[in-house]
Amino acid sequence: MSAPPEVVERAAALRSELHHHNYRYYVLDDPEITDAAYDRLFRELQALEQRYPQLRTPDSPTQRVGAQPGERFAEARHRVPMLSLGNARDDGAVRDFDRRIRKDLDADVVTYVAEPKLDGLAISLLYEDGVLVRGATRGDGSIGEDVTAQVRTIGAVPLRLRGAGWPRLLEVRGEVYLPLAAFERLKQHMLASGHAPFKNPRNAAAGSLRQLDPAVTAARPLTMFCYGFGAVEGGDLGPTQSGALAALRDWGLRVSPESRVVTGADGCIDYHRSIGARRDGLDYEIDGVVFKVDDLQAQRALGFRARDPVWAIAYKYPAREEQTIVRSVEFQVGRTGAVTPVARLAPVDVAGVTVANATLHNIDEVHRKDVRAGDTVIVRRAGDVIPEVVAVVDALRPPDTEPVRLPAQCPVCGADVIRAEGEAVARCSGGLTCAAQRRSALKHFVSRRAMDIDGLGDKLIEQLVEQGMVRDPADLYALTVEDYAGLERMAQKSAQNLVQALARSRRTTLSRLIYALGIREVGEATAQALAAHFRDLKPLMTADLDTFIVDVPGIEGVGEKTATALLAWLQQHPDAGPGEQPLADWLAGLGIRGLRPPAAARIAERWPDLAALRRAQVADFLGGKRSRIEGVGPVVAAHIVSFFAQPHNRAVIDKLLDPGIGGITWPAPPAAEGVGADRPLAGKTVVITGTLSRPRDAVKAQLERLGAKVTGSVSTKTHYLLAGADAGAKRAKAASLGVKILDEEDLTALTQGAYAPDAGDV
Ligand code: 9MJ
Repeated sequence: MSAPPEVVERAAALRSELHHHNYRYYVLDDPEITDAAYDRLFRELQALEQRYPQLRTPDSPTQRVGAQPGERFAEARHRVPMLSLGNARDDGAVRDFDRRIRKDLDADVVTYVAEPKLDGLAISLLYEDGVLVRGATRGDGSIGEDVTAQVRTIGAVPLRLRGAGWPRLLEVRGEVYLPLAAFERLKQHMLASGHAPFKNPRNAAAGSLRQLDPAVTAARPLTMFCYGFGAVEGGDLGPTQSGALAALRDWGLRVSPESRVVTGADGCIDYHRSIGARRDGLDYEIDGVVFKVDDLQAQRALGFRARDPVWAIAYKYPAREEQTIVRSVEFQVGRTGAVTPVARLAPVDVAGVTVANATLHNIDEVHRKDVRAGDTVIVRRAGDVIPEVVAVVDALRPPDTEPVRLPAQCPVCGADVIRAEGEAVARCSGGLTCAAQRRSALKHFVSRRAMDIDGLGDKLIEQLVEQGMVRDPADLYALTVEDYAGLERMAQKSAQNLVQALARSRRTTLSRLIYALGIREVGEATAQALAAHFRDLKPLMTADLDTFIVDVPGIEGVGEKTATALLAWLQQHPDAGPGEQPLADWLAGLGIRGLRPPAAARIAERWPDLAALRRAQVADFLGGKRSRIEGVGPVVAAHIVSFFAQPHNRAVIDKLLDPGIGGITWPAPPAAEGVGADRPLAGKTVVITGTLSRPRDAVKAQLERLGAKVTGSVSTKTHYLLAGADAGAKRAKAASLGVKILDEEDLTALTQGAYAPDAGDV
């Protein structure tokens, strides 16, 4: 289908608008429109291209992540070799360099372009007729790797040059890098997910770009500064390096805003000092500055040595990595209870700053690097981030070192240190009572959405904690007006108001109290769901993991594809059914790919009723862990259980509820749904199955009087199955879901108060 002329025109206009906004955002760092407005234009172009695929030009902004992952990188030969740089280590070497240049050029003074030397990955971009046709790594300088698909995903790399006047063929050289902030985020993400993080931003940039799957590269916020050029055909860049950089900038390439024209060795040395003073504040890693003769004709006259241009030199800064000795490995407890290993080091100067401590991130990292007390290690310091131990120098390990172990108890408060399944971070479970966490626990406790205690600001909390007046939230209630009035900047009247506010907060709601306890990952919504489900604090405190999570077995022999195909077929045939045929046979005969008779039999066993099968979800076939309470998955459940398992947390709760101390109360749940001796099944869902000694309706009415909700089919939401004689499929399902099964005798015992169905769980 050929596209109408107005559509062709609109697509071209959208492409050019999107190129422009890309340039404003990635290159100038000065966007003109919001992300949402950009997305609208982007989607409009995508829609047009989908309708008329012939409009999809290679330089379209929609085509950045188009390519499929390759098997390996192809070779890319540079038209003009990519060079490295000679180094100067001190001012003297810079003066020697300038003296040689002046002599060779027979000049009194020489001007240079000075710019930061980025520590990233050198890349060459090839533009033909203004369109990006290839991206390549440096490789050995002559032949690199073809990373076109990967480079195209970098927002700062224009797919088409802007403006006019560019040479017909142009090789642009520059450095691809990962901004430090993005590197930190990536590192934290990798650490949290149990991966070995990249050692430094340069490795991260190289590792991100050299990904065979360009989609992985696209997910990393790489960017690029361009600083030079290789082949230039069918046009030229003017007479100077500085002019060439300005031209690159005009054509939409990103050039360092720090680049300057300086005069003579003094100008170079001043520039080195001024950038050096700002090195820690830059959002990228640099290992020096570079000086290049500004006059391009002079560059050509000076030429090259083996690999380096004669006309340029790098003036390095001190390395950000140094070697030192680990005196000990200790564990620090942060404000959120995270227990973090820290290396205490023999102090060492790292690029002008004395480093005596370095983070080891988490215990997995300690083991991965196998850092031990006595080891010689390499420490790294970059920008404002905390110094870290990069690696151990194995050859220098003394005999008799011991591997580091995660302490079982919090070094601050002695509470158990707990590491939730699948989490890299270990935490002190002291919560409310751990001194390291006390301030933040108290601030959370009094906050508006928790206990809503007015007049207890951060400063006051700090004082109370520092003076040892408050160790846990319950202590707040034990203090008198006089106690509070004795604090700094606390008037008698304010102290009275505070004590009144505390008194008011005593009458609260169950969900606020649960939220106020500050259980990890229990926010307001989860606290509300827990309050609604448990209706009291005690059952929540005694709940075990199975109360929150059920392990649903999958259907053997049925994978995601088959389950999806079966459910889709059922949806498309709402009136179909087995008739007289057994359900299993009927299912096996539907012709669903991959659905064999044994699997069909298992499905029929799990869902003997076709209507229930129609309501099933793909996940039900695959099995796994399911929550019984909204928002409480396995991780949150583990946090809740371990919180209440800690005796000190229970002690604080006892104090909070003690009428003589905290005296906290909340309105009892409405009588109709209340949990009490006469309503032992309040809030519980019960299913009846099998043959009972009485009519089913009578049993149902009795269950409802006991507070239960009676439903028809067993699911993960079911609490109990009341099973009579000959109970079949429902009983099997209940058993498979871990639902508790009661018989009529249990029911009789219940009505007489002689049996508590939950007792076994507690
Ligand atoms: C870096 N890495 O920032 C050069 N570089 O020039 C700058 N590298 C270079 N210039 C010639 N700014 C060869 C390498």
